[in-house]
Amino acid sequence: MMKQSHANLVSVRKSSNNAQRLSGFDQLAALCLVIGLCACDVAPGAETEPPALAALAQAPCELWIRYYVIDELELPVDVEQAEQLGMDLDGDGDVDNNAGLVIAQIASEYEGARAQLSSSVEASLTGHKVNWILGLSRCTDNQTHARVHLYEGADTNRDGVLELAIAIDSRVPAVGTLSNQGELDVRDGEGIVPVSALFDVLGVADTVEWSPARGLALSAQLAQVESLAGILAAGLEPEMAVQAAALPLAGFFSTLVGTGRSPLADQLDHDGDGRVSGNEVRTNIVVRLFAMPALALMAKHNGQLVYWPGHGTPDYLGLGLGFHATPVTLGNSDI
Ligand SMILES: [Ca+2]
Ligand SMILES: [Ca+2]
Ligand SMILES: [Ca+2]
Repeated sequence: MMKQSHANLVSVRKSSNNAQRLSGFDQLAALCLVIGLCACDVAPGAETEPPALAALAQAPCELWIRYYVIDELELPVDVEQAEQLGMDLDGDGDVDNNAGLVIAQIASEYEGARAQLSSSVEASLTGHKVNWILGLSRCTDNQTHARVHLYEGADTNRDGVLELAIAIDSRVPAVGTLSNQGELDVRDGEGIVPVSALFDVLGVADTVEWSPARGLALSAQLAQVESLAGILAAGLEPEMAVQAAALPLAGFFSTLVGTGRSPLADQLDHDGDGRVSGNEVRTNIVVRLFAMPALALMAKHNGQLVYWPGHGTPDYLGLGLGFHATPVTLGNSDI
């Protein structure tokens, strides 16, 4: 059902093949460095100005919007899939999916974790713990211009119908094209990602921690029945991503402390009390290593920090995953 990325599958084959020979969380450090360094190797662009955000320009057509709720997610479960489900968000030719790689490693390294995480994510979507809303704007005529907003939904007035949690125009949409064959390709938007749910192997987190994202890009197919499926990729601010993932990861690794199954879990339990706390996750050196920025999305221009992918020093973590979404009618809200 998920559409595999095509043009965005680019040249990390070599890194990936090397990575496949590695296994285990201890080797993940080396692996992340390989891919991270690829991502850090930003080719100097010929342009001397940041690209004007297309979303801020007037649309070339009259737009109408339709909302979709994401009802399936496909998380990477191995290195190859982390590459397939990722995109190159800063234009340096390398797929940016370090966060997906960490998810893949957890899913593949610990017995049962893959199935547990899959059912946990499914339950969070079907149980409406995670209400992840896409707004697809397209032209009322035959032009191919398209925009995608990405929001969290909530039933704020408790009438059983979802509303957007914040105003639709408060984030920059990803902008691009929707072909007459239903191929959607949009880039360079802002969005939000339910990071805690993507790391909640045990499915026990009470609340969902959302992290803001930049560089939002979608490569997807709009089906005849108007479902939308494909790949969603975005850059996460590393500290916020760690903050959001810390508690679910602490819960998971707590179950492994002292079992002899995970040296990392024993290392995470820094104070030796037999359980892993959120703070022990946040301050762990291995976690800090994986949270190192590997993707350059923001840079100074005329003294101001602006969205300028491929310039400046690495500041974000790439995430890519597969998704399926179906149309949803949103209620009115007061925002
Ligand atoms: Ca890249
Ligand atoms: Ca409502
Ligand atoms: Ca502890």
